[in-house]
Amino acid sequence: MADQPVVGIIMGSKSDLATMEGCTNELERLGVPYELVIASAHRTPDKVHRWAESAAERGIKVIIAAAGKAAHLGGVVAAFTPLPVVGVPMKTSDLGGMDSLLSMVQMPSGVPVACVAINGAKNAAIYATQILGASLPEYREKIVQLKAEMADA
Ligand code: RP5
Repeated sequence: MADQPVVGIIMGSKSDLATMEGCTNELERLGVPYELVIASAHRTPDKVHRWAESAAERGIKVIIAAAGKAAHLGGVVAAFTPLPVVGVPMKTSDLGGMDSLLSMVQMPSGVPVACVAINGAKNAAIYATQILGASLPEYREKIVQLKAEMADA
């Protein structure tokens, strides 16, 4: 049960993996089990649909969606799940990630995607853990410890 993933990470491309290591490293440090999939809202939409629609049944509690450019992945995932979705806008070569950021943060009313900073992979992990911590004391304690470590540092 302890190893059952509770965070689902989805990213639009293999090219997002290096940045998203900031997220997976932090989840591992916090002791939060996660699953990771690469699936694109426009290249592999059926895969995204299947993954998002079944996430809650698999025991996932929070989803982290990373994408760049016209970064509609988080919004598409949010359309198929009742779970909270945290978006990570990827920095891009042409527009610096403002394209990704605005695509995520400007979700129309009714289908929210929470959004961290451009390339804010680590914060997405912390935020997802905080969402878990609202109902699960073991994760809330991880955040309390993290804050104490930051204060000491
Ligand atoms: C998005 O387009 C991905 O999330 C990635 O950030 C960006 C570029 O993808 P690649 O062309 O590198 O696969 O779908």
